[in-house]
Amino acid sequence: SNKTDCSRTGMTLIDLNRCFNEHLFYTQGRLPLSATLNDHYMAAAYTVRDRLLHRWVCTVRDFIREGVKVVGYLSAEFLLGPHLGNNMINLDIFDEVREASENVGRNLDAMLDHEEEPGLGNGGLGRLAACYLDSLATLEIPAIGYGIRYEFGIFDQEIRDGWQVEKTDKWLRLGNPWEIPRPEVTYEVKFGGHTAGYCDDGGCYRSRWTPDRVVRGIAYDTPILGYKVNTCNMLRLWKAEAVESFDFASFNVGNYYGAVHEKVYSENISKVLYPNDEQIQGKQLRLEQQYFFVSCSLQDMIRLHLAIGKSLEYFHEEFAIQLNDTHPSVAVAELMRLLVDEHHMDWDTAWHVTRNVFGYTNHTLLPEALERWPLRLFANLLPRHLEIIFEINRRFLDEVRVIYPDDEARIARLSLIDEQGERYVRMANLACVGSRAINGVAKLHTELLKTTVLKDFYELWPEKFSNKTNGVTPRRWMVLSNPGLTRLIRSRIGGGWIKKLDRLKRLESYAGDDAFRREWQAVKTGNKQALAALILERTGISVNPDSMFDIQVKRIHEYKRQHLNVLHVVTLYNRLRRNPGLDMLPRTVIFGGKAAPSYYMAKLIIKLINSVADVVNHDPAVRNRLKVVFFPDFNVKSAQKIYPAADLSEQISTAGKEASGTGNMKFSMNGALTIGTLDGANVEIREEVGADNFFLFGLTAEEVARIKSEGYDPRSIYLSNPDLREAIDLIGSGFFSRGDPDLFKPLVDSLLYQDEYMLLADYQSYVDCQDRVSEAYRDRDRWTRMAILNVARMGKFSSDRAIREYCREIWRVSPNTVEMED
Ligand code: 26M
Repeated sequence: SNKTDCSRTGMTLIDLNRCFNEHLFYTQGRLPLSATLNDHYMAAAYTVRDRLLHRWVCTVRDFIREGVKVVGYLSAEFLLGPHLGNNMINLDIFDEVREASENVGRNLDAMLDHEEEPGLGNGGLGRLAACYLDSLATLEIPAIGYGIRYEFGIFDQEIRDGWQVEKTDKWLRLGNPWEIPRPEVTYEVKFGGHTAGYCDDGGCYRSRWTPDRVVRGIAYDTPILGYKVNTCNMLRLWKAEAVESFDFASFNVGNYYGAVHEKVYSENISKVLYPNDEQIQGKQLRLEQQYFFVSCSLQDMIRLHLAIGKSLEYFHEEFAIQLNDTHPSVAVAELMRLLVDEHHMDWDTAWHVTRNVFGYTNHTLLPEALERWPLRLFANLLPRHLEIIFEINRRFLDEVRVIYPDDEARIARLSLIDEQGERYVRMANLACVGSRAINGVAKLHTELLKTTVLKDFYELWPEKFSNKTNGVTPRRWMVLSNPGLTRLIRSRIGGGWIKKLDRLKRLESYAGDDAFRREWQAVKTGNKQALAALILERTGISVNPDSMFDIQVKRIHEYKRQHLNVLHVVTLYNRLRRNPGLDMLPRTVIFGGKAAPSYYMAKLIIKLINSVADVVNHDPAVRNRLKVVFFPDFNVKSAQKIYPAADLSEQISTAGKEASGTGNMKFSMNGALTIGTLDGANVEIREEVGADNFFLFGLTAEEVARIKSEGYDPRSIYLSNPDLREAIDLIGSGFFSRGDPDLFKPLVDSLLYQDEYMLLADYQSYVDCQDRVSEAYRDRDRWTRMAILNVARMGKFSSDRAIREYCREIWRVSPNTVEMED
């Protein structure tokens, strides 16, 4: 029978109270008197999870019944953030659970703070995957997220003596109530060895792969519920384990250590997330991770497809598979291998299925971030895949030669193999050739893809290209993180905007309403006070909530130009030193973000921020007009407290370098105004909010390219701009480094003699723009009016809009309402 037990999954306060106490007793084994904070958190998590699972079984049942097309979102990263609060929002039981927890004498916020977040991503790309899972479920689209269950996610950042120190992220220490292990859902993944040709029964040439290692992937499922719907999709993450038969082989000959080594070696694959974004390192274990999760995921989709009784020639009609950047792009070769080698399909049919099932999203324009693998390494790890890639390439280049006869330079650029010097497999080329659709993540980014990194593919197949501007989920980034603002908006326009973000437009008419503006300011002040308390707790620095909160939080990278922000801070400081009585608008400049552990310059920028902060914050002459804070360990959890407290959002990357940015959207949605370049999605944010409500500065992408090609000389700018010179000289003099002029020399020299990201070219424009920001902030009513208009015009940047576009234009999937019987 399908009847479910309502007493276990009821939604009333009485049901929730009872369920909470039952979990405390039967799951945690505690009486109320001895329950710890963790016990209460676990009981609340299981209480919420019961309600997710109820919807999950209904969703799965309906999928099987209806045989609907499913999205498979392949991503090496899912930066989910804490589950409890988000699931309470999506179930619409936030207030009830708060009351249930208070009934057992536990403050809900303490429980929410207690949750360790799954930090299974580096930054933008991984967080985007998480927002997209939320929107897919909310839009009632059948979807499965596939990735890796890293035992250790992105490292925890500590600051010692101003430097970043990395600590292992032990997120599973206290257990994970949100995942369901599926020990019976496993697949074997082969590595290494060699291939040999043979003739099959029908006289066809085939290749047999004899690996030298086999690893098993085990599924761990996390339910992903949509907002106020019954659709509960799943995130299926793979953990690597040893295959016993391999152990026993060694064990039998008495090689106990060999057997244990095999086990440890296998389990290494899902052990740790690589903490570098944008710069790739070419480590074999990383390729093992990518192939491991791709193979498990494709085998899983094939099994699900066969389970509903369909033939594999129709695989692309039942699944749409999205490649989140090139990290899972070995899927193109792996699907061919599974279809041809394991399921005995002919090459042409398999290629038809493959080419029609995949979509590829590109997230970068930085040439150093384009993934390529040394051919040697690839051949040793995946010999059969290299054969398949050679065959795909041979057929592909034959087609190209027909269209562009004798254009050998173009053929070399399109080839899946880079043959200039050491040979490499080009993963972006593989993804382009193997996909039906290719997209960038913001208008400007897509245009630049078409004219630069993917130009040859665009000229070949213009119809494959489209833009899908990124979006973020308003459930986590407004409703959950900014309850004050949500309440205020609800009081005027109701709650329809949470699913239809365009409805925020209705706030525009309140921008001129005095009472509304005062309430708006009170919400912002409350959020700033809360952040000030957190800053004090985490850094010991006390900041003034009446000052302007000027915030830049994102991964630390030279192209994102945190050090341009520092140059502005030093410029303000120099003004105060020159003119101690200056009537300057008080600012608190807040930074946060992690540097890749091997990225020396990024780590030096963190040290610079902390060094400048030390001097400025302790200089009595500054008299609280300027404070500088480096907020340690920026992650999803702290982001939820930071965005709502911002007055000013710093989006200052060199034009043409930031693919989209998504933090820019989160800030604006929470009523911060943006100071930014015409880069990534900033362009579209400015288009939406209006030029008057956006602080624009800097060169355009075109100007950057032109100046670079004409020969850029940062030193001449330094010599001709006294304020800039004074700022750089102060850093170079050792003033911020206890008299040591060597500490920041690499940074100063890189600006003076290279300045790859053109900070000096944009410096004056940035400082002038910051002066306009300060002037605008002095008129608090005008500022608030602009902030309201920013929020009112953020509709476009909901991930719901982005996912609707993917569904219609790439995946060709439609909603499927899930019914719940009770
Ligand atoms: C690759 C190989 C080996 C190890 C790590 C990587 C790797 C991991 C993450 C490379 C890049 C990674 O992330 C890139 C990223 O986050 N890109 C950002 O994507 C966002 C979502 O589209 C955009 O908004 C940002 O502009 C873009 O920088």
